[in-house]
Amino acid sequence: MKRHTALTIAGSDSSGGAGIQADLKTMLANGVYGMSVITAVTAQNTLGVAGILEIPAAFVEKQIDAVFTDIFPDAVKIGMVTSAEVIERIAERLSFYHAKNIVIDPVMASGSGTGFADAEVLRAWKEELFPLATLVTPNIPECETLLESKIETEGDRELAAEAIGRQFGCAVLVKGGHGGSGADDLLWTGKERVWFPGKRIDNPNTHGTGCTLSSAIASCLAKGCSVERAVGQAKAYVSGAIGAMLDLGLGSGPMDHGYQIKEQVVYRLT
Ligand code: PXL
Repeated sequence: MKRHTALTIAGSDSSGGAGIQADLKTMLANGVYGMSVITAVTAQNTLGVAGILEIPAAFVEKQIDAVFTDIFPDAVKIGMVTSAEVIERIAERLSFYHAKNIVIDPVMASGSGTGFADAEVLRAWKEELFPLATLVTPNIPECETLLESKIETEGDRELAAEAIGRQFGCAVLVKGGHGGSGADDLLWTGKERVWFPGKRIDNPNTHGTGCTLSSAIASCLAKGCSVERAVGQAKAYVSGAIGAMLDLGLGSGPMDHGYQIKEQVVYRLT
């Protein structure tokens, strides 16, 4: 049977809740075969990032070549990339292979605040990778960095989504949920705005939500959904994963990526 496939190009999170690990779990849970190209290895847990080891650009390229020359991905999600050189290499390879359904989550800081993006990295995101995107999924602080302006009201968010979309010729999902902005997300499809009302769930364990959302969207695109439908389905998946109330670790813990398969999985010795 034909199985749809998706690739994540992102960093590894040793605590398993964000990055590559979240992406692969999400792809499995959303019915696609997941593959990974690792851009960096982080030593981190639910309390913070203790270290980052970048993978050299030439080896990121080798991983991309290995994937594309064998199992062509139906969608690609890009997350944490911490150097302009690696961003440029990824962009060159994805153009070369005519990769499709590219979802970019421009990770510029970890959930716990560690910054990953200097001016040169920001330039590379904007000039090299965004023009290839089907969809970019910035949160509000990332939109502010991208546009160099403050976003305070709903109107500001609408203008920001459209401005980014028109600048790069892609759809844009501006994610709420930061700084008391509410959990509503706004999609600019390239033609119109669609608000996705978010369910605020009273659970402090939200490590990796951005990674999970963008890879759930990529999974739905891989299966042939429109961007709008993919965002709706991905948001429902993330709400379910947060709402399952997993509680691990000393800080902001991961969500339950496997919440839908609980019935089939044996968690205890019987
Ligand atoms: O959620 C952003 C993110 C992405 N990728 C990796 C991360 C984090 C946040 O901690 O560690 C590898």
